[in-house]
Amino acid sequence: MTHPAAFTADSLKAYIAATPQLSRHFDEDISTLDVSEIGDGNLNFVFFVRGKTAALAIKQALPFSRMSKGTRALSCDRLGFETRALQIFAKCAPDLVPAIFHYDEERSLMAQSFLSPHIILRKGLIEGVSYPRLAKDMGQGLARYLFGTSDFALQPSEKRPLVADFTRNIELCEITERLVFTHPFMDGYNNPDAPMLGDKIARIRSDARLQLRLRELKLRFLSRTDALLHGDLHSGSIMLTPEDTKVIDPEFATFGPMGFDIGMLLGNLMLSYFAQPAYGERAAYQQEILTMIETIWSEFVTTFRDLAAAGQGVLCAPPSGEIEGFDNLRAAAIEAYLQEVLHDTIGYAAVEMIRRITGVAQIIDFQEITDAHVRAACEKPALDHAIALLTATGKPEAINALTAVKPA
Ligand code: SR1
Ligand code: MG
Repeated sequence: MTHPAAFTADSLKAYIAATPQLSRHFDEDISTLDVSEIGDGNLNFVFFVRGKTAALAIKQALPFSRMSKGTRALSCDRLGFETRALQIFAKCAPDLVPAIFHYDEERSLMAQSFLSPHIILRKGLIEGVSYPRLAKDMGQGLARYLFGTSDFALQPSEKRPLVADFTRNIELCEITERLVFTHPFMDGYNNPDAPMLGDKIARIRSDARLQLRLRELKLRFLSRTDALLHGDLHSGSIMLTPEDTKVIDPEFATFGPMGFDIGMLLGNLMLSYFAQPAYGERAAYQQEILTMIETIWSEFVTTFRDLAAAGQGVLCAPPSGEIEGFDNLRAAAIEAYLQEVLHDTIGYAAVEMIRRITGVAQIIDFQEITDAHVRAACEKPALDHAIALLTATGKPEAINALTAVKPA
């Protein structure tokens, strides 16, 4: 099998000139476009292509992960999964994702709208930027694409081919199985040394209840096919301004439990909450983050209920004739499902909080704290909170089980 060649600025310009779906965006001579590689993710290369009046983001997936600098092989198929996931999400929630203009499987390249003046949510949170639309956009957007790709909305003949397709995203799911659910919870591997967190990490790796809950959550990730997940919905996978929110990078897309995506997002917001004291006097901003988390959940639930009331899939479609009491029972069944999603959401949020501190896939929220004592003082309460969530007996009744923390 031949591998796609890595683009350079010049070869990318030649490619754009030869590809009408791309060249039509620009008025000028293509050779005069400004091209720079701006990717900062773990896996792919991203080119910013700028003309006088238009710009594109062009992503290339090479047969290895970017962070491994060529040493870890990774199939280029991930860009196809990402492209198809974005196209499906666009049908369910058109404003939530960037426009896709072109996908070339052979060259392993995909072109999408360049989001400007958007920045990565994780960076905005570190800077303490307020995002008044984020919670509504994400709560509603999550409900729309999770509901829209589930059996609540689709007929089996529509959903099964999608499940079959995304079940083949094996390599990226394997990364999640390893780097989210396994290595950070075990001694060894390449987990970073964190002497100041030693007692908490030892507890995480030896607590029977926590280890069992972790396995339950992993099992649900492996075995459920409720909805098409983004699969890596952390705060680096959202680009936004105070007025607009876009979800990017669903290369980890697969079918799974809805709470996985919601929990990963909320877990990253909780991590940002715990990192805030390192960046200044942020008590009010911490409260803003907690309110954001609660609003994402409430918007998700409200939108989900509205969609369920009009849905034509399982549990939603009305019976052929009037059945007394059926509507109330159906509404109660939807509420029971949402409680299950809440339980999962809080569990996956806690797993994400732990793995970002104890595993190899660390986040800049903590990495950019240069004083090791200050960093540990932020990470410790985050670990304590996540441990408490994973060892709690009984099921959470409301989202405030996740947000019940005191600002430092
Ligand atoms: C090898 S990839 C490491 C992490 O980065 C991605 O964004 C995922 O979160 C993955 O776990
Ligand atoms: Mg990514």
